[in-house]
Amino acid sequence: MLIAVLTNAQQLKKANAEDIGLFPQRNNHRNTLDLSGIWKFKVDSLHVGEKESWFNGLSKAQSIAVPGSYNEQLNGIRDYLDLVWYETETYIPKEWKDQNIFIRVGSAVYHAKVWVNGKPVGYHEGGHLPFVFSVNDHVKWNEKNRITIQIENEMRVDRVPTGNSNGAFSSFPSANYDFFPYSGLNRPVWLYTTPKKAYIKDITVIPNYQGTTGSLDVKVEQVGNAKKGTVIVSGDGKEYTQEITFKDQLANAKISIPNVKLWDLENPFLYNVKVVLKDSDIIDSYELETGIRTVSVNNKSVLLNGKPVYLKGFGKHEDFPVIGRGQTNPVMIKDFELMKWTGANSVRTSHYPYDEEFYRTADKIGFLIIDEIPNVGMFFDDSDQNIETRQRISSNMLKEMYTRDKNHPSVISWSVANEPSPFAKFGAGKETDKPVVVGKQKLSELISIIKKLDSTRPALYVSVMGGPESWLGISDYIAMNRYYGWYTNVGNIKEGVRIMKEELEKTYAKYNKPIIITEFGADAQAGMHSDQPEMFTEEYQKEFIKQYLDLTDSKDYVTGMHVWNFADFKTGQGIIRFGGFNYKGVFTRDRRPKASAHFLRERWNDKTNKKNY
Ligand code: BDP
Repeated sequence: MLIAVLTNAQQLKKANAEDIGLFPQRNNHRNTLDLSGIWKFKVDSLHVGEKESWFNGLSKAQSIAVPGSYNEQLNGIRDYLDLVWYETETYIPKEWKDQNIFIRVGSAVYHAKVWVNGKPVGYHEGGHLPFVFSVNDHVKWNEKNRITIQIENEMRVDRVPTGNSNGAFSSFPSANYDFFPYSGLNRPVWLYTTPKKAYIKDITVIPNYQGTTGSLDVKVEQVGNAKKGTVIVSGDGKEYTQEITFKDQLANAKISIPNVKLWDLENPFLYNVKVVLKDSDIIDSYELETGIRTVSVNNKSVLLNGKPVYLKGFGKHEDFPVIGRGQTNPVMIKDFELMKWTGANSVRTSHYPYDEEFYRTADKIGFLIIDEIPNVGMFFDDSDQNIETRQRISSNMLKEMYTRDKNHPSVISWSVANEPSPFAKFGAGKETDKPVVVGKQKLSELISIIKKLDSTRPALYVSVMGGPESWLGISDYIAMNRYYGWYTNVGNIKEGVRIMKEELEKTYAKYNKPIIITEFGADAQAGMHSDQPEMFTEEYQKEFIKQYLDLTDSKDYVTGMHVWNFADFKTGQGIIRFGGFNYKGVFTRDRRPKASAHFLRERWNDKTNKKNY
């Protein structure tokens, strides 16, 4: 029996970051099947599922919705983070017989194993990013196919993000971060096909422009041996076509576009890029939309198309009652509507990459994204082995995030970590302390990994209040989360802002790089008021935000202000998290504005304010 189990585990292939570049698409050469719906679900707290071959069919299972976190759908498992099993059944259309068939899981938090018809397929580590496996060898025709996914979300210290670290957050569940560890199949699961003979595996589009002429460098990777292809760019009423020839399964096109329409906030113009693979006939094709724009940084600002852009916006979460972190398009659209309503132009996907529809929507409406991997609450004062394991996982997450999101014009920067600290319990330490030295080296390594993958976007890490000053310079522009007047200088906004001012001036004098405050804010219980601002009231939250903005409006090197948070969100239980919620939202969890949301709307739409460029 044991031997059978081991063999089974060994046959599970590791997911490959390179396989997730192209989102499933339906056209003349490809097909898709969205498996969203009601699945079977079973808790495996005794870890007997594999031994008992649950992949051959879940008995006595419950029903659960996919996508959606499981924690709040079923009774009694809110805090359960151990093994669970999901199963669904589907016929595969007979027209797919001569195609390659893949399974794509949008996000499984945290560790997932996949079986098809009882056969081991593969495993993936880490939530919030997709993974793909070929299932050609496993599908059955003319009968139902069983898809089984085992998920486990143990809070472990050698994971990203870390749990059970005995770190700065003492919460239940024991996560070293301030958001609820919602688990399960949070995004849709797809089956999709590509042609057997040869298919387009990935497309990387690098936009640029010189004067009024735009360019798109299109790199195409195929699986198979098609000799030739065509790249067709359209969108402005014209078509620009270039033939390509493959060498070692790679081909490049450089498309030049006269009178280019740039992608920017006012006019987020998208070009359609179509790649066709062919020999005598067309074998495969794939279309994506992208924009032509550049992102750069000078010593004072982030520049979009060479012009300074002031980043007004929020850090947020994928978080909603019952659904948890499950994909929910109506809420996603509503959130963009509300962010625009406040006058915001940008958002950080704190603290993990969001669902892919989020980026497509941002591309269309003209919204800027700082895209972040789930490397939150990292520290460097435990064993070398844990540090190395987390670094390996983070590096892979960077590759996955880049591969998934690289063609979105809305993505203007990569964030490699949120609030890493030398010590699990926070603190700056001395320059020579090992955790300070190692931390800087590891973060720099992550920044160089993403910059090697992508030289067209700035990269940064998001710094914690009270962290080492010597780390700040490794980012292309400096990102600071600061809560003076909340976690320190409690109740005293004025003193908090004075300290903020000192730190800003000192940091800019030292590094001469633009600074974004990626988090600042205060908890406010909606409906709680005071005549003089007092902590936890709407007045205090508004005043806190106002005084920070008043300060930074006078600093021309502050390139952005992101309020923490867009909306109240669920987190672990703890003595500073009343009812298990973080109330720093300027909207409530059900998206009603607090006083600060109205204040931001006035402030960020005020055309007389010189920061609103
Ligand atoms: C920062 C974290 C964020 C927290 C926030 C807070 O980056 O995840 O939710 O502070 O305490 O430490 O509200």
